[in-house]
Amino acid sequence: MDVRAAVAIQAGKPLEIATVQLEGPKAGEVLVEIKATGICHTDEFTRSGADPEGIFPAILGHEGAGVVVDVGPGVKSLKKGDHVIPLYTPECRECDYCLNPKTNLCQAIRTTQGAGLMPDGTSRFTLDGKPVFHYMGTSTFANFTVLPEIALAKVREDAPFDKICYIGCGVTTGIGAVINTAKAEPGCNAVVFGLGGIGLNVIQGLRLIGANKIVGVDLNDDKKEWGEKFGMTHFLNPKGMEHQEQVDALVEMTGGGADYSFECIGNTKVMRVALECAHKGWGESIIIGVAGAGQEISTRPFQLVTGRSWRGTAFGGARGRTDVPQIVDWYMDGKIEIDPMITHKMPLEDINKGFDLMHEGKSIRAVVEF
Ligand code: NAD
Ligand code: AHE
Ligand code: ZN
Repeated sequence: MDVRAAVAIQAGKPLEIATVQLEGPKAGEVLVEIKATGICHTDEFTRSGADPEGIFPAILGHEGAGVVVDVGPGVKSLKKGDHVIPLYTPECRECDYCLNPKTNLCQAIRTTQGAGLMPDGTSRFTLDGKPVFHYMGTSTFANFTVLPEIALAKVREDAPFDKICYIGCGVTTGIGAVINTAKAEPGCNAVVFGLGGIGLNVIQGLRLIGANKIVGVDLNDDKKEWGEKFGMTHFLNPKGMEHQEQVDALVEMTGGGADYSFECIGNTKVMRVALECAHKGWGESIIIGVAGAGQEISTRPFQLVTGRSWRGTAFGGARGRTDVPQIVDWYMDGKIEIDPMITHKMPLEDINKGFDLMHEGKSIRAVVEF
């Protein structure tokens, strides 16, 4: 079938709107009509060419919501008409990773997913007869896409697509980092670096669990008001501050160091500040931001010897088919907020404006509605 898609033809170039051909679902696959998709900084990371796994041409997008249109042979858990959220971290419930309670990183289809292909090693998308790669197994910048059954969470039908698409990445990543990865306790003191689409959700996760001090750090002063809307108690703009000045200021602001710090930018220098502002003896620093090809983190090993830990999280440690429907319920029950963070909506034709707004620091989440 013909589908409308924003295609990343080449690294560093704007996306091109094109009519692309999509093959129907094969065994174990599902055809989904995407109703809405958010634009996450990770899409920009790959579009820009910073992603070592980036392949082109590809249909990016991993923060979607939609409706099942057709299922391939053998699909049991989904049927036509079901409302779904695509999962870039699938949940097969059978692999060694899914069977280990310490991780959410299902590896059932990781190799082909990383290569931009469906599990049988081929792509369902073509443009002018040539294959176009899938992205993160989801490719939500198209009005129809094909996904493996294990990469779809079935969600309730009364939830609005233009809001719950954000649960496909940003909301779950931020809140999950607090609840699943840090397992942060009520009364803890935390520092959140980068108050964008992810960082604000870390902040609302910290508010949800009853954190004490929630310190936000961003170079953009406009983010102070944004952080405060979701529970931030203190703000630091580190512009012009040396590394140690930032660490000292944050240790002071948290009364001795953060019990938990979260890096939500993808900047390896900031990751070091985040680690070193964690409390001596027990502070944990969690990396969420994705850093470009070739970049590395560093610190004095003494920082770890003296009890700080460096950790990381993907998709907030969430097991998507199990946890995502529950997060949709939290939203529908008013336990978490999403609406104010969707700052811009646009048709697919204007998707590049969504990337511009992100660069200009004007959007929290821009959502494309089909
Ligand atoms: P965003 O662009 O919405 O937000 C980034 C924020 O960081 C902005 O407010 C910006 O002003 C601020 N910032 C930039 N440089 C800074 C600096 N040096 N010091 C302080 N603040 C600075 O991005 P996002 O969508 O929130 O994504 C954030 C990061 O998280 C990206 O690297 C993204 O790829 C990554 N991410 C990771 C996961 C995961 O599962 N680990 C999931 C989603 C996103
Ligand atoms: N491909 C990059 C890494 C990108 C990355 O870390 N992706 C996160 C999700 S970001 C969502 O916005 C993730 O889930 N990683 C785990 C995985 O298995 O991909 C690189 O550096 O090669
Ligand atoms: Zn994302």
